[in-house]
Amino acid sequence: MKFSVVTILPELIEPALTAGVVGRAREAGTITVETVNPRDFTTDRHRSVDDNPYGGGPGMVMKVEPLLAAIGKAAGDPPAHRIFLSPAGTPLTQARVKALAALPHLVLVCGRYEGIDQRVVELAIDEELSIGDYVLSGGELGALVIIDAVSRFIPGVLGEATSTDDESHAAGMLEYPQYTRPPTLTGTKNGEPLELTVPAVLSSGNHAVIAAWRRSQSILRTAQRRPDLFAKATLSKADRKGLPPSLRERTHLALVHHPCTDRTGKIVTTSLTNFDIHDLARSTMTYGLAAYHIVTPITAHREKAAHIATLWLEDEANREAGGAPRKSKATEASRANALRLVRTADSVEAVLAELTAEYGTEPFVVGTSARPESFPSAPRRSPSELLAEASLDPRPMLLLLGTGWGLADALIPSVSRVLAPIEGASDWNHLSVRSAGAILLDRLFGR
Ligand code: 4HQ
Repeated sequence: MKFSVVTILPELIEPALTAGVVGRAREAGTITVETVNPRDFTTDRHRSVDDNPYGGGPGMVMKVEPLLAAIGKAAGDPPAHRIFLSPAGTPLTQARVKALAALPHLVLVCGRYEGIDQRVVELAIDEELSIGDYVLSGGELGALVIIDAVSRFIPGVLGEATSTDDESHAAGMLEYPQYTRPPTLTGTKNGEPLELTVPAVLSSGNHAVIAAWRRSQSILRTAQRRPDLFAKATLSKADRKGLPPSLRERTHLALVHHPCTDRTGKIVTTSLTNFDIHDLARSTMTYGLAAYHIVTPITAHREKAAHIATLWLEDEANREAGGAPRKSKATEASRANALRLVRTADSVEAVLAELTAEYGTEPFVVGTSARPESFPSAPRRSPSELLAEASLDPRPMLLLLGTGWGLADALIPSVSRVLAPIEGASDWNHLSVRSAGAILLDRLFGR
């Protein structure tokens, strides 16, 4: 593999590639690195490599002709793959690194100053890559990053036993923690004495158990630290066994009619509406949640909710059974399932008790509110933060939706997290509870 680095500062490139696995690979001839300096292609007396930007403004732009000549010399004919390092490029990923390693020759073009003329990009660059969302003083450190990461895929650069296998297995996951001697490490951090021991499993000598522990550490770390990677990861059956069951299947939605506030802040019991029963039940089904709880202290309203739910669910069940005659086996089963979906309770506490009995552990209670100041003692979470946190928590999750002007938060001490309010695009923020509920479910569980 050959790398050609186009740079006006070759002294930044050379010394950085003399040590470690890359240094050894260069000595062995497994990879070669050359630098091509635009200054060597200047024709003026001052050998200038910069020029003023059209349109004015601060700073300079790289002079076009020497840069083009240097890229042409570095790339050869037909030209090798030409990469420009830029914060405006496509973010570099390990998948792209691996694909680049299959090419025989890479040209890495490094800008200095404010950058390069856009027409040079259009004329002489095949791909723009960024190594991250921060600004460097030139592309050279980016070029070094690419050389290092790509070289590791070139046969003979890494020792045989190293990575590849392990890494393909762990693709898209963060690495598990490593330990070496001594078995116990003592010290102080921020004035606190600490005694840290190596996890016992690593000294068990049982390779299968160690591999399983490492895999579960990778998965837990990824879920906690990089929910973005975790969302893309494909987990095996064995992987899933080590994790709590899927969150949506143990998520319960509750529509709370008491304690709520009215427009004046007074605590009230709100009225049940047909729309709320139907629409949130359908959302609950659509997103595959465990159940939908209609919470009201008014007995007549609970009876009405149960009645409407029964009629609607019968209707749904018949529809699902393709209009088959009522009371068929399929209809009965489907109806029983659906009935478990819509439940009624006279208070939030009653729902807590019901779920505690059902799961053998108290639920993790999440409040929702359109007002930023509600539930002041409970930490706020975005949907993705809540998802990362709750997915690893084996408890059932209870999502509380308020009616009227919202939940009377002071009366619901069991709430341990609050979902940040849904912000519309205007200052007028009065979503119906059905719409807010559906949006939240989609942000949490939609795909
Ligand atoms: N620069 N990823 C500005 C970068 C950069 C990055 C390179 C600074 C280009 C003109 N390159 N020059 N981030 O910050 O690749």
